[in-house]
Amino acid sequence: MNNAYLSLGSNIGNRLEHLQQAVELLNEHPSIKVLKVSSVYETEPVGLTEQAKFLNIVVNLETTLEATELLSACQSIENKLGRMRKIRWGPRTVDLDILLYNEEHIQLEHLIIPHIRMQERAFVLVPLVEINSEVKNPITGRLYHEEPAIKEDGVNLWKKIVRIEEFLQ
Ligand code: PH2
Ligand code: MG
Ligand code: MG
Repeated sequence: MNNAYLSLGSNIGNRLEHLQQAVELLNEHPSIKVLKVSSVYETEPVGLTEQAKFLNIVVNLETTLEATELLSACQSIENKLGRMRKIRWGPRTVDLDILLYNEEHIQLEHLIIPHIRMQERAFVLVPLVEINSEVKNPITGRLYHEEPAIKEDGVNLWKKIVRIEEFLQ
């Protein structure tokens, strides 16, 4: 069994509903079981700043899928929920990014794990550390909760989630 962490973000329409639908679709996948869902954070857009605020979460799941198969599953959920890839770093109904897959270092043309910018992004680090404060960068061995970027502004608790069931209903 493989263990993975995903970052999910939405900044168009009913943002919470998009995140909920994405988590539901992940969990309905026959080879994926969602183990943990973080609280929902409202976050200032990073990169392209002239766009609406995001809601971001991190989920922890177990899966028998290989990392590349998990990427395809994420892309098919993005497509199902109507994401159109128009502008890089631009607005999206839902974006699913694989952050970590076991403790593996994967470098393919279309898939790099750990996610290359995760340690610089408070909107990833804050929800990640909320669900697992012990998680480490598998390459450097550094705890993500010790990354300086975790203290950056622009990440605010929006909806506290304690149990997955609360999130899925
Ligand atoms: N995703 C991006 C670019 N910028 N900013 C926030 N706050 N949240 C995101 O999920 C996000 C972003 C590219 O995928
Ligand atoms: Mg992304
Ligand atoms: Mg993405």
